[in-house]
Amino acid sequence: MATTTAQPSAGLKKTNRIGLELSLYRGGKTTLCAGCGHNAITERIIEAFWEMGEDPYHVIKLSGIGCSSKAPAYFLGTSHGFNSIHGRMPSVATGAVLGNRTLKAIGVSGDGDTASIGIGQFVHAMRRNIPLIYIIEDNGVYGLTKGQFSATADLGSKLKTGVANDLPPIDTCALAIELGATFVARSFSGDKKQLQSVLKAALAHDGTSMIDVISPCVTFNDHAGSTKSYTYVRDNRNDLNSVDFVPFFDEIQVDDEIEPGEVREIALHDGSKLLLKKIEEDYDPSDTMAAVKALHDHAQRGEVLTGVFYVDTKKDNFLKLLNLHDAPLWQVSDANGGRPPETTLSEIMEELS
Ligand SMILES: Cc1ncc(C[n+]2csc(CCOP(=O)(O)OP(=O)(O)O)c2C)c(N)n1
Ligand code: SF4
Ligand SMILES: [Mg+2]
Repeated sequence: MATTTAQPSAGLKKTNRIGLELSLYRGGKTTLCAGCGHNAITERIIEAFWEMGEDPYHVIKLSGIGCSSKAPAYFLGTSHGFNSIHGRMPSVATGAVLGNRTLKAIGVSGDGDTASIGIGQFVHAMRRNIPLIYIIEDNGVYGLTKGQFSATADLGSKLKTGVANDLPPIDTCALAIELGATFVARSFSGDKKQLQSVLKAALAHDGTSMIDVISPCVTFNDHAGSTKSYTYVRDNRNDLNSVDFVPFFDEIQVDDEIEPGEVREIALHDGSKLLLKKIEEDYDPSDTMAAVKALHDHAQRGEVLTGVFYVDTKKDNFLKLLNLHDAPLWQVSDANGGRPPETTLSEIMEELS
């Protein structure tokens, strides 16, 4: 496990606020298909971590199995990482953040990895509010095993062969809100600005940030009749709000067009600000019922709703709830609180006898 902090580069290339070049946030060369939405998400993750000045040596990347779950190999090449088994990323992530709360955790999963085989793990992760950025790279199919429908595929959506899906989809955002996740958003791999802002806001949030990113599979699910194709998402997309993010270290004010009455400002844990400009309606992102209703109403109309649906900055994360030691477990010894002293144990035994 690496423990050193990255050293700033002495070169002339542009560096971020901790003195690191963008190249340090890259990983291996992608082996995914050219044009796969997952590759675009990887780029946005690289940019967001770099722009926020996150130290890659203090990040852990987690994933399950699928084309999407291969993505952590292509970003933050110097971070810690654990590629787990199919659908089991949440439990490995839970163990990692409990073991070392100083790490920033990012989990990448697929719609099959999360909503099919991993749904049990997903629901418990959401209700615990683990400090974790949980990204679903959602293409509606099992890309890695050649394009079978996943549980997020829309009713009536068609495979390349013409076979129609006869089951209703699971909306992972509605589920996450219902279960207690404290930052829930949906974005599109083709929307650079929105996805970048959402990722940066997630980095500033303390708790579970669940981001479902529609990410077309160009090989198995990008044809007419699919509701997760580039064309369908472009034609049927509806933004609930327009998302802007102002990091705590950035004094520059947001664009002039914003009228005070139209913006909802949310103060995030590190002092950054999330600015949600209303587009269609006066939407309150702290209202769980409104969030679930908006998702439901748009789904009924066959629309892909994107934006930040729900934010709660007050709920304690899982680590606070457990009253865990601040230091990583490997630094905790009996002397600094690893276990109760002998006298306390004797007192307890005394009480029980
Ligand atoms: C226990 C287990 N069951 C089934 C598989 C086969 N399998 C590998 S990836 C995958 C689905 C991946 O789909 P998704 O999570 O949507 O990722 P994508 O490839 O679409 O990005 C399946 C069923 C497996 N590896 N392990
Ligand atoms: S099969 Fe689909 S999901 Fe997998 S890499 Fe290719 S385009 Fe992406
Ligand atoms: Mg998939």
